Amino acid sequence: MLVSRRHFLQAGSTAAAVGLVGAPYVARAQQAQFTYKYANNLPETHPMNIRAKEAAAAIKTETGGRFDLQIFPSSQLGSDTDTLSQLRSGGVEFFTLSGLILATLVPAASINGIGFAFPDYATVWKAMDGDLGAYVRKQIAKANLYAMDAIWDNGFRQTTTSTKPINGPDDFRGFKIRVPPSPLLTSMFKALGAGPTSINFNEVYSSLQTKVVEGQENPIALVEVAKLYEVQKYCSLTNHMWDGFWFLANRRAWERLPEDVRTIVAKNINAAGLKEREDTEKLNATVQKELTAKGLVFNTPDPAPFRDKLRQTDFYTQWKGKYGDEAWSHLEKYAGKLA
Ligand code: X2X
Repeated sequence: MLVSRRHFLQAGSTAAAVGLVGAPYVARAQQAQFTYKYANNLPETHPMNIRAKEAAAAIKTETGGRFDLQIFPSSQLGSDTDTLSQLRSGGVEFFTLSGLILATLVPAASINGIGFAFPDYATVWKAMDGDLGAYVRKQIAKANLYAMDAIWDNGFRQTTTSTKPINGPDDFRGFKIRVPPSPLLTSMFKALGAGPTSINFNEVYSSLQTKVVEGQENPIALVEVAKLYEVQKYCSLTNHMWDGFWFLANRRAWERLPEDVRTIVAKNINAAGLKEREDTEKLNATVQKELTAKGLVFNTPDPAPFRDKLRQTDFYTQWKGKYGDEAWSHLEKYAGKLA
């Protein structure tokens, strides 16, 4: 709005200078019919923002300039918690949010994050593009949000620390770890004996730097692009869960779009999501080398003792109860028997 007004005023004053105040310039200052904000919590350099930018350009072209997707990376419009509220009220039209956090509104959305459920990416995509993802999308719709078909990749979450490597569950005892504002993650790290603190991603770097917490857990692509290696020393490849981002729309804003525009937007966003998956999976598989060169010390603990520790608690049975039998059966269809 501001931008187009400024353009208009500039055009107007140029026109005034040459004595041509009026109509032709109004037509030239024409703006998109729909200008929608898309917020996310990741740096501009992450594949999410690179692929979203390409999608925005394609959408502009294919709609003949009618639809303008404005991207706000790095939590520029607020923390994840704030942005979820803005998405619900319509202040923001689009938001990519991890299911782990979306679960504060849609409890089923964190189910893919159940500890040690998925062995690899192939199983993840089968589940999330299959019955498990379809089930979660249905629950999201009930909360008056629209979720695009394709979930975007964050990756398998790993543990970084400033104090010591994590070799087994005992190293988590009393460990001060940052987790996203997510009931599932808090529960899981408590079950592992750690002391989790919920902090939004936009405050993670400073909380590590000031040692409010000793560590955090995220896919290593993010340890690289968010420069967490600057404030962490060890990276333990705990692979404790897979995490992805639902590309969410405010329902009223989505349904307000003419059908032809909606089709173009959905097609390009879903295609960008599939490319983002490829990029991010590759980055997670290759970035260890760069992080090692930057001084991060890696180790790969055996996952079995962590899983056993969770099994000794009521972690799996408690969450099975919370999600319900239907949801849990969709998860086990892909992940195998968990509880
Ligand atoms: O907050 C995080 O750790 C992040 C970036 O992985 C999520 O969005 C869940």
